[in-house]
Amino acid sequence: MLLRKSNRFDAGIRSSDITPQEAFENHQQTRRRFLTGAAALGAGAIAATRIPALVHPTPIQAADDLHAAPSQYTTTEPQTPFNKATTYNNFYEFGTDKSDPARNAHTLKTRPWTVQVTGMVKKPLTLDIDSIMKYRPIESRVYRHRCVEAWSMVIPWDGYSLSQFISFCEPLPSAKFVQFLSLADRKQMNLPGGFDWPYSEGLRLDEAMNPLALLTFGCYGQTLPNQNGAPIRVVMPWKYGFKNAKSIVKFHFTDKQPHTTWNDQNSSEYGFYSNVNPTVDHPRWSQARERRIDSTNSILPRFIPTQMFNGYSDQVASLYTGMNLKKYY
Ligand SMILES: Nc1nc2c(c(=O)[nH]1)N[C@H]1C(S)=C(S)[C@@H](COP(=O)(O)O)O[C@H]1N2
Ligand SMILES: [Mo]
Repeated sequence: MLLRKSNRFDAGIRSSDITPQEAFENHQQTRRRFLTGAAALGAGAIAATRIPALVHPTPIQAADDLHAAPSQYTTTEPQTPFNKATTYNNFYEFGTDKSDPARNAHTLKTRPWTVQVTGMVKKPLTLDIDSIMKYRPIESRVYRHRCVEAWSMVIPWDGYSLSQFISFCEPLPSAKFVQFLSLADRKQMNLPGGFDWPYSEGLRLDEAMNPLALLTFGCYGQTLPNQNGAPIRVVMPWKYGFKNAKSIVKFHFTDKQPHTTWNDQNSSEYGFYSNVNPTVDHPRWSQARERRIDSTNSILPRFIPTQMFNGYSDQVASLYTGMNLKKYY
């Protein structure tokens, strides 16, 4: 493929060494080259708005405004208030209660933070989080977020399409899956027993390349709170929440379906695909409806019907044509 050598983050990695103008120009060049590459790959052009704030070379600290542009992939349903989305979490590395991550995740150190790209790629890479964040303009996307435990939220996430990052990683044609590995550091995390840390998740490569899959750095216009998976996570809105690996330190490309933490725990309850599907019940509860946690909540919980693929069928159903979704749950 053309221009591959320069289609790299490397220029931006030592971001403290370069001026804002140089960073900006690098970004523009990378962007142009990326778009050329994407067109050559037939991946389709992805419209994007340049966000000057993101090329500022100093690292963005927690709670800084991400200046994200709105996206077409946005639901107008009432949003979950910030204080609920950041205090009712699953992040088992910090404890298994919903309130544990907000209480304990302040010990997570999100800078410096490096991300490894390994396995079936043209060249293994070690990347700095700030250069990944600056690689593409950040969009705000308001997604439905459906936990396998039958509650759901509506959250404005900030990031760019995972497909753009994967193209950058240059997986070999033999790569069929991507695995996400989260940080597992006993100095910063509780890492409760009974789990085989690090947290592992994965997707078929064509799922990961779907434009809805979001590489996520923020929510509510700010960098991610630690309990929501800072500094980098994925969000796959048509799948159950546990597919959305938090605090990722490694993207591993492989030709074999990777093992995943919840499937290891209990394979009859948590499948590899885990697409939201109201017609396939969890062995211990129905998936036909969900408790929506949003700003309309008063004292009584609000239950709503769960939609196939969490309401994203138009975008993703074709990924599963001909597959028996009861078998591949
Ligand atoms: N590393 C890691 N990632 C994780 C989890 C976890 O325990 N560890 N929990 C998952 C589950 S079950 C859900 S529902 C979502 C919750 O994301 P949120 O807390 O931002 O809403 O994160 C997912 N990602
Ligand atoms: Mo979940």
